[in-house]
Amino acid sequence: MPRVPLEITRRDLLKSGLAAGAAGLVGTNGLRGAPAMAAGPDEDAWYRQGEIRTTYNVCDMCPWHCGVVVHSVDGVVHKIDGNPHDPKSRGMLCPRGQAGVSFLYDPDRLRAPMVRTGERGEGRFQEVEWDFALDLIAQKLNQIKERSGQESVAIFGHTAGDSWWAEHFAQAWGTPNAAKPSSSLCISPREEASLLTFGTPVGGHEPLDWAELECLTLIGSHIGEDSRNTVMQDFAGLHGRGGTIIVVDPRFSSAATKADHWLPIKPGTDTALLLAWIHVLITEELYDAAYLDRWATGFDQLAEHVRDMTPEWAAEITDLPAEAIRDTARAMAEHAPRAVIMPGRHVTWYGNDTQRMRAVFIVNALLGAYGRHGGMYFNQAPYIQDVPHPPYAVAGSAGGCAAEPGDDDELGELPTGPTGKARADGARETFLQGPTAMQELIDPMITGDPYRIEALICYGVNLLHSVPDPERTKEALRNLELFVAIDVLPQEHIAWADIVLPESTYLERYDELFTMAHRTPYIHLREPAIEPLYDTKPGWWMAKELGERVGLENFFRWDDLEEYLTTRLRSVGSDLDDLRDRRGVIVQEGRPFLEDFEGSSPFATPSGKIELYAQSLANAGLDPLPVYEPVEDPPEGYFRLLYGRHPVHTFAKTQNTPVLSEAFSENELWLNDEVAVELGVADGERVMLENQDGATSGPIKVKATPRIRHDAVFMAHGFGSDAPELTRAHGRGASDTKLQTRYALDPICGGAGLRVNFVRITLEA
Ligand SMILES: Nc1nc2c(c(=O)[nH]1)N[C@H]1C(S)=C(S)[C@@H](COP(=O)(O)OP(=O)(O)OC[C@H]3O[C@@H](n4cnc5c(=O)[nH]c(N)nc54)[C@H](O)[C@@H]3O)O[C@H]1N2
Ligand SMILES: Nc1nc2c(c(=O)[nH]1)N[C@H]1C(S)=C(S)[C@@H](COP(=O)(O)OP(=O)(O)OC[C@H]3O[C@@H](n4cnc5c(=O)[nH]c(N)nc54)[C@H](O)[C@@H]3O)O[C@H]1N2
Ligand code: SF4
Ligand SMILES: [Mo]
Repeated sequence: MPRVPLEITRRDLLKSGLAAGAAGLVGTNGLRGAPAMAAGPDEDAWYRQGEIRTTYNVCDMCPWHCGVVVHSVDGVVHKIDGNPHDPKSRGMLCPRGQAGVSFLYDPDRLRAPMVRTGERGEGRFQEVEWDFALDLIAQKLNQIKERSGQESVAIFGHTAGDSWWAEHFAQAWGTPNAAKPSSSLCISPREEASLLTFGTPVGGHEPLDWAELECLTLIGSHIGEDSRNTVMQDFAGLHGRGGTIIVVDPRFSSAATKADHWLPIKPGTDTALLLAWIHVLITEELYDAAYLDRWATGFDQLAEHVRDMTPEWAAEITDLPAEAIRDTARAMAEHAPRAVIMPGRHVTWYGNDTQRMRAVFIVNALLGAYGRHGGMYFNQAPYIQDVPHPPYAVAGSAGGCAAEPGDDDELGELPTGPTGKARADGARETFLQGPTAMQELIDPMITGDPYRIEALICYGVNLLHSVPDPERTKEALRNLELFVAIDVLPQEHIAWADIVLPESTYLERYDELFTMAHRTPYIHLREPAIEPLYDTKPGWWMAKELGERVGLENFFRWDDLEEYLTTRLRSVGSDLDDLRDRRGVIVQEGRPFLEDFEGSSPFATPSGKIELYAQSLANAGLDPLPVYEPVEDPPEGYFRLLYGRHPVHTFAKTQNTPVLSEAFSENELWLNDEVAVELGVADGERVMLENQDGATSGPIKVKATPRIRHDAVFMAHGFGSDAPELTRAHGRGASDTKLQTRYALDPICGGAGLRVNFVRITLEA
């Protein structure tokens, strides 16, 4: 083959106007209409503009936290790839991960510290120096501490980096009122149910042994729309090798399109289905008797409990055929123990969610799946020591998606602060101790009951989009003495802050190490690819600077994060350079299966066994075995409001990201097509939504489809922003949160069930 200098040929062709002809030539080989293929190497490409700098990071575009490799040239980030050495990303990324570059260069970013000059909510600010902003916050915090005690300060945190605030700063300062939305608005029922049943929480990485799994059941987990990178890889793998897939969802979700069995359940009735499955597994003797004999307690009570909960009983409740219930239970048993109901992630649905999750775990136990190949493995947190510091003033209770086994979630007393006040998230004496319920800390800001929360530091939480009843939250914000918001974007709640601290994005900062509980426990590095843009700073720097101003200097006995990370890494025989040499990740060995425990029990429950019957629930006066509780039906003319993820967006944080906004700029209202005809609403028409309490949101475009039941509507969460400063996200679509004026409180874990709201459709004015 002659060596053709392709780029010159291409340029010459362009100059001579023959480029189209050249493309046509390529087209005769089957590439017609693909002129880009004929373009050849691009002389101006970023990777030819200078030395490529490679840094290691953890994607922060969603809480899945894939390990990434970031490529930059001359202080400009150009490309992000999955880190092939990271057990989580395995060298791949989802579209949101790729869009990190666009997130970094979003022109609407917060650029400098600001102090409020207008009324709360008006969004009028003056830019100030960092010292001024931090001195002001410190002065206010000290005043509040003196007058009302440390407990009067609440700290909310999410996004990676939240440990500096919702954990380290909060515990050093002495407030038990630290919370993450990823607990009581996401995983807390699952974690509490897992603790009660198996003695360990599920943790940040759901421990399915995907490689050997044969039968997967999804209960309202919509993989594909929930686009967590490795979960999609694993799901595709299972589907590709012909695994059995059962999807229970009132909507024909992306996962349902790949399923062998789709059960379009009546929303809110899953516990009845699960109890009927348990009935079938027990009465047809399809359970793993030897496994249960060795590892479980409470089987007889369970068998007695479900005796009358036949598929026929559940069919009435769930709107599913009894035969389908029987068939799916048998399908699971046929593959046991290589059959699992996926624990799921966002599981705060109807308020009785811990009991539903207990029923999920009981089915998994009957199948003998926990600790078995092809079932669920035991996660282990990696070994690494903390940087030494004085004892904390309070125990941690913020919890979150990244909860690690044995971390914060022990059962026991609610934590108290230095002045003796217990956590303010409600009168929860009868509850088991779960992580703090964020939504329950809003009322004490308004009512002063059990005591007034006077200040709020909000780090990386989208306060008016993540917590239900945003009007109540606004009232709470009006009542605060001090509201500090630490964010990267001018989200809706920023307009309500007294002081705004702009953070550098994950691509511009060092951060705490990521210590992931996993089959192969691992540690991952986050280091900056470029210097911080504008006058932004990393969250750790803010925590340290503020800590030093409020007398917590002993908790920050290091100069910078390089020193901090090196100190931590020494405990595993590593340091920063070594970690870079290892491509950003240290992988350790775990003990994933029962045989790795050499006969000792891996189940850290009081009995040392899987507790099918939960004695600790009975002791607290709660149902020791899962009970189905009916949920309220939608009133005449209303639909149950369901919501979920969209594959190219994360919550309410990426709608303004330029490339993601281009891909999908507004959400749609899934409405059953027959119902749409009855209502006289056309596909694509924009409508307004009004909920049972008169709250409205929209306009939103109707997607008339047979893929959803008649009694519910569905939308992707995170749209309908009212922040004019978000130039691409503002006013696009509808907000599920604004239509969630009520929630059902889970009496066991404090979770907020959000699917108890109803909407009616009105035509756009
Ligand atoms: N109505 C409704 N509510 C929900 C949900 C729902 O589906 N519907 N989902 C629930 C679930 S599952 C979860 S996990 C939570 C998620 O709750 P959130 O984490 O609050 O959701 P996001 O909208 O992603 O908000 C992240 C915030 O962090 C900011 N941010 C992004 N990067 C950085 C950074 O590097 N530093 C700082 N300081 N800030 C940053 C964003 O601008 C945004 O304000 O919401 C829960 N609440
Ligand atoms: N693209 C993208 N992916 C994400 C995220 C993101 O923001 N964007 N966020 C991540 C996070 S933190 C979380 S928690 C997960 C959340 O993702 P998932 O854990 O999958 O949870 P949901 O969003 O609750 O799932 C919604 C599904 O539940 C169905 N559903 C509604 N009501 C019922 C019911 O009563 N019964 C049953 N069986 N099904 C019902 C809905 O139709 C919908 O298909 O996604 C993660 N992945
Ligand atoms: S799943 Fe996607 S957005 Fe989430 S961490 Fe991984 S690459 Fe980033
Ligand atoms: Mo979540």
